[in-house]
Amino acid sequence: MGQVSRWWAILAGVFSIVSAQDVANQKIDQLNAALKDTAGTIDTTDNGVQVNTSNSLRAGPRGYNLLEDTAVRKKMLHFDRERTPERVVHALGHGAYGTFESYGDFSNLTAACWLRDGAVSEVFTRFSVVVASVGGSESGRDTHGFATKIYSECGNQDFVGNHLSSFFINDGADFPDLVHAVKYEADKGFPTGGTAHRTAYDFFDHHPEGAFQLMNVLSDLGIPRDVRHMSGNGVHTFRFINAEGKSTLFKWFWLPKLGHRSLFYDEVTKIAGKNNNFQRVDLYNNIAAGIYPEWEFAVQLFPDDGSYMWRGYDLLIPTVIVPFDENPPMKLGRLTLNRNPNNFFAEPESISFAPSNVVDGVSFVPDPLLQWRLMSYDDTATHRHGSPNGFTLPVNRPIAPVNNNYRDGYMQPYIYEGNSTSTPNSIGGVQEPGADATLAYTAAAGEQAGSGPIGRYVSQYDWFGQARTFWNTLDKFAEQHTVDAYRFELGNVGDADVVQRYINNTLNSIDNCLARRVAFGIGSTMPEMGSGPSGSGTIQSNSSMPKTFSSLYPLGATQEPHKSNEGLQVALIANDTLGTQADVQAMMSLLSAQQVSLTVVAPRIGMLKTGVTANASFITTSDVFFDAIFIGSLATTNGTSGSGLDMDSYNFVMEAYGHGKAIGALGSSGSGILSGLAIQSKPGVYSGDAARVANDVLDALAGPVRFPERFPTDDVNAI
Ligand code: HDE
Repeated sequence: MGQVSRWWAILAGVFSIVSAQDVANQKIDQLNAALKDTAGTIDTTDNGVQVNTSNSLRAGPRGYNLLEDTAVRKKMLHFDRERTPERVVHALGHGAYGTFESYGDFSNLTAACWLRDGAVSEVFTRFSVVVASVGGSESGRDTHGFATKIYSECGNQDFVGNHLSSFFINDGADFPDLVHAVKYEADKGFPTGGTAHRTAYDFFDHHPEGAFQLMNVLSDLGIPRDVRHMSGNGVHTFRFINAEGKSTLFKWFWLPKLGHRSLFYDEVTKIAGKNNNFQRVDLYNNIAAGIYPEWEFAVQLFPDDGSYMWRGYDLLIPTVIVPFDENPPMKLGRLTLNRNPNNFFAEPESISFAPSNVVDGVSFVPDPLLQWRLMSYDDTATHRHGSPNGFTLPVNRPIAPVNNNYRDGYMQPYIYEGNSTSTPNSIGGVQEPGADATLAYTAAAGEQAGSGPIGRYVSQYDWFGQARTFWNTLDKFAEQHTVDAYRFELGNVGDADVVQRYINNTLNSIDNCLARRVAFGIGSTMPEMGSGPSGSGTIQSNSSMPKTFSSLYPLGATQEPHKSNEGLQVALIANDTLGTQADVQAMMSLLSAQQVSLTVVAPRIGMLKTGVTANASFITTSDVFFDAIFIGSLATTNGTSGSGLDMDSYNFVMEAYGHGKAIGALGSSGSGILSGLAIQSKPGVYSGDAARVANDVLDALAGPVRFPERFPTDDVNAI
């Protein structure tokens, strides 16, 4: 390339980046125009008159309130209507703004403008949990929602997915039943914080298609540490269409740059009691600290030959996943969340997503779960906002022009001008688009709407096969956690028949050893091998089977080596004799280089006698919030023997140890303290020079998993 043309190429590149950035900024400008700063203003009524509404109008200092106090009446009336109905599912959620950048030009695949070369679009992502209501715990065991709205130049593109790759059912007609069965039991009103038991397991027994998804939820994948370490999955197959009308089928994923991290169930229950907003606090604080989480947008592609099958996988059945190692996903772009919302109600609460919000170049397939989703989301948004005009709210409004004749209704904010209210028209109103205007909502060339006689069909598949493969990829400890989760859930059903049916019909069809282990722990009858409905399909799990962690995405995710420690939190235990400024200094540069934050935890907050400042106390925090624990070195060698730890510090360290976390005891006193705790020389426990111990702990944090040798496991031969 000549010198001049190289310069042109560089300039063209610079200008295209600037204009792509301008597109993203359009949404920011639109949102900024809606911001309202009331700092320092004087309180007024809604009709703009200054009134003191802090003290109500009364007939004398000991007299009745006056009906004439319309100002306070209006204040109360507004307050009484301050909430919109919570979402019927995914009620508990939070989110943030960010950007989506295309990795290149994908016009060969799709006409979608957000996948053009250099395209940068503003986005909002809302994370949620399905079952818990507003006020529940975000860390509960559940399927987590991962919904993203891309405010692209050519319209809003919504990706409304979950953190797991499969689902519980295949037909939208079953969704109301599923939700009724998993939410609190209708007669009792509990449990409100998580999935119900008797009704849910009765439903699951009738829906074997959900066996794989349920096992995912009951494994450690069902309790992600936070949203930064969680993926998003589209579950269904979708359709890309390029400008020539060529259709390519795809399944989409958001893959977290940080890899996956899970909690353990004991931590989950404690976190729920101590900070039910652990996940939103983690996201909010990291974004506020400039540690922006990233995900790559990846797609599995399938040729559209009209069969909706790919190597034996049925692409119209959403509970069936296609393993990553058979169809490795192609990375198309990057999502970065970098801006916290200004107002929780106006943004994460008021945003409404819909899988039907697609742009030119993205479309659907005849998957009966997806097809019902195409109507349900707009319907529920209309109910929640009280009007179909909810799309005009700042967080929902596209940056692409919106012009139509859908008029009036509650809270119509626009004053439409002109006489025409119909399309087509010849009197100066909204005109019809040309025939080639959109490739959204189109099917494959030549596709028929119907493929057989009208009827109510049931999908057929080997529903237990995927669950069995998943079970066989779990290592000994992940397997034990999953068995314990089945025991916890089924052990709370309180109806022996429902429990036994689920064990016999589903678990025994997946794996006899799994079924027997679960049954053994909850006093149910242990089924015989091969007695499940899938007969000879049942197998005895074999501990010598190869553990193919990569075989089914996102299986083995809890075993995955972590890519980074960004945004993790560690605690240093200190008191008036334990923990020195030298400890803190030695660790700080290493921790901050990896963007790991340090909290000094002591019996009281503030300056300790050692000169170290404690930012948290055993009352204000808990070991379950930290990824690793350090014990400070003894500031004085006053002959302390044993662990030298008071009861609070001891509990803090030993509970974290029980949860498999790395423990580092600093300085020359470290090994003595650890031997007092009887955990010296155990894997994942370090002592000695502060910088070296900090390095060891950071390495352990980035390692494949916590230290599982510390957990008890079943003696399988005795079952
Ligand atoms: Fe949803 N789902 N869903 N869902 N879903 C809703 O829409 C529905 C399904 C998902 O942060 C609701 O605005 C039906 C699969 C997420 O605001 C509602 C069916 C997947 C969110 C609804 C499904 C999802 C929702 C409730 C079966 C993963 C939260 C409030 C046919 C691919 C979005 C709302 C947010 C929310 C209906 C199944 C993901 C009622 C009928 C499969 C992430 O419209």
